[in-house]
Amino acid sequence: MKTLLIIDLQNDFLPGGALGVAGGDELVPLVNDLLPHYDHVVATQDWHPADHGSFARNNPGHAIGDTIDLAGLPQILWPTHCVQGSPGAELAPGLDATRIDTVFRKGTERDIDSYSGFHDNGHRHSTGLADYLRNKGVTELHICGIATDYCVKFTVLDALAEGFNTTLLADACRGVNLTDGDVERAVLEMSEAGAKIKETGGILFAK
Ligand code: VGL
Ligand code: ZN
Repeated sequence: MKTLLIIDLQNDFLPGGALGVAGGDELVPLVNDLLPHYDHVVATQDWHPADHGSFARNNPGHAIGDTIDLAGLPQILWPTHCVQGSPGAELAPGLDATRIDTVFRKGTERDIDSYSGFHDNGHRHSTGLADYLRNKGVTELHICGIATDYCVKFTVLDALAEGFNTTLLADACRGVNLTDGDVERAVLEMSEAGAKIKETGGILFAK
């Protein structure tokens, strides 16, 4: 069972969005081309309440990019993004959503963020994704989406910790790069943790 896991391919993470990531829009046609190559496709959606603690707006005296303590965990402050039910939270238009079997939502609790599709940042609650994948008999997990240096990275690390055979589809990801080199460092960290790093050409053009 080969599964594609698409991370946070949502309007607010596309160029022009609230937390726009350069080149995020380029992933839509690429991911559409990948879809038929998998038995099973799962997506995640960043899905915050309007009063979420990761939004700079909800932390008076702090600015975007500051790191605060949010209920005991360090938290980078972001622009308001992916508010539940808002257009920015919708999956990218043009993504062939008919091929997505299930969507897991994360970041729904006000006082804790969730970069990973599996657990919140404190590993306090699971989203149910790991059990879902195990029940489906998933053996091989390929991960793509946004952002390489945040949600993709933490999802890949959790997938490995959950024991999945995990591949990062490197050219099917885009990163925030708050600091120059963040994306490269994230890829290295995933690789050192045991993820295979592949390019999509090997999947699209496999014989
Ligand atoms: C993400 C920052 C805040 C992501 C989500 O999808 O990588 N990054 N929320
Ligand atoms: Zn978020």
